[in-house]
Amino acid sequence: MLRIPIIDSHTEGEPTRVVLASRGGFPDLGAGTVAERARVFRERFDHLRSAIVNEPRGHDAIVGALLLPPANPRAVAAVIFFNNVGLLNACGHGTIGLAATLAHLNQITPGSHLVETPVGEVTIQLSPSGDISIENVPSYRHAHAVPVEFAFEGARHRVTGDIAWGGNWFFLVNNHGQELAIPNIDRLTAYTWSIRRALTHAGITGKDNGEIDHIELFGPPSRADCDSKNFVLCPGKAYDRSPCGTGTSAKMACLHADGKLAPGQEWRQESIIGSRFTGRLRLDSMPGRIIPTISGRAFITAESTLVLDDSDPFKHGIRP
Ligand code: PYC
Repeated sequence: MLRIPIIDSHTEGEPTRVVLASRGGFPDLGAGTVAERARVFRERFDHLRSAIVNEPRGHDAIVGALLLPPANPRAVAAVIFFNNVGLLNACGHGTIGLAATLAHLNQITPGSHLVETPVGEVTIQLSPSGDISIENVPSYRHAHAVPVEFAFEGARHRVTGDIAWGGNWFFLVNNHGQELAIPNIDRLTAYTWSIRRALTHAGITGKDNGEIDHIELFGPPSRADCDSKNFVLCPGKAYDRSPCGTGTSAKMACLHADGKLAPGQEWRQESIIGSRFTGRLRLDSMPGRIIPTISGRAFITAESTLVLDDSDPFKHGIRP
């Protein structure tokens, strides 16, 4: 029997499962940088990724967060995010969920705390009232108005979208003609999946051949206190219940590049389920890049221990 202690939370509706590696149950990934430890995780322990987030212990929307000791002594933690199909570069809602979990464990007090991710350091800001913001990695637009053609419901479609980095690669589309509403989630999933496949087929990538594995559609908000609503398709075909922290970062980078969002100005992003992130940006020292801050609420939903029974044929999860 392998026992893996976890704490579950959700951030604006999107679940995060923090794995408390220091309490045992997870193999040692070595003493390298978090990017090196992520490589070891990917190459040698993918079965544990699947065991933790896939059915029958999890489901497609859960993002796992392996909590590790940091390499940088100034950081409070290192984290490797993962989902139903592999490792994630970064995760905004997951970092907010991690912050709530660290506060729940009394491992952080109000103030600023550095966290290492495979794509750079992010800062958690915990206020005395428990509000959480994260300062994300530098974000930028890589390409503007890129056309893509795809088949959907038996017809040819063409949209243009921006390619932007917010810790993951996104294709952001405004001119899609779809209604962003909960009853349409299956249709929106199929529509965005068609875009994703078409991008791959056409060889359209982010910088350095970075795979575009998140597709974002934007439309008018339903809430009076938001600027926009989105639908975000995640790499394993689940949709983000939150407005997506890395996706909102990518969106703010595009708005800034278009001269539509100034440093310090608020961007209020509504999710497909009606939850909200508030974003702000400051300029990075490198021209063309912004440093986004994202604020949202996270709630602890469970403290528990996963059990992997050797005789269980699905002990490593049902892999897609
Ligand atoms: O909040 O960045 C995010 C995220 C990525 C995938 C799911 N959530």
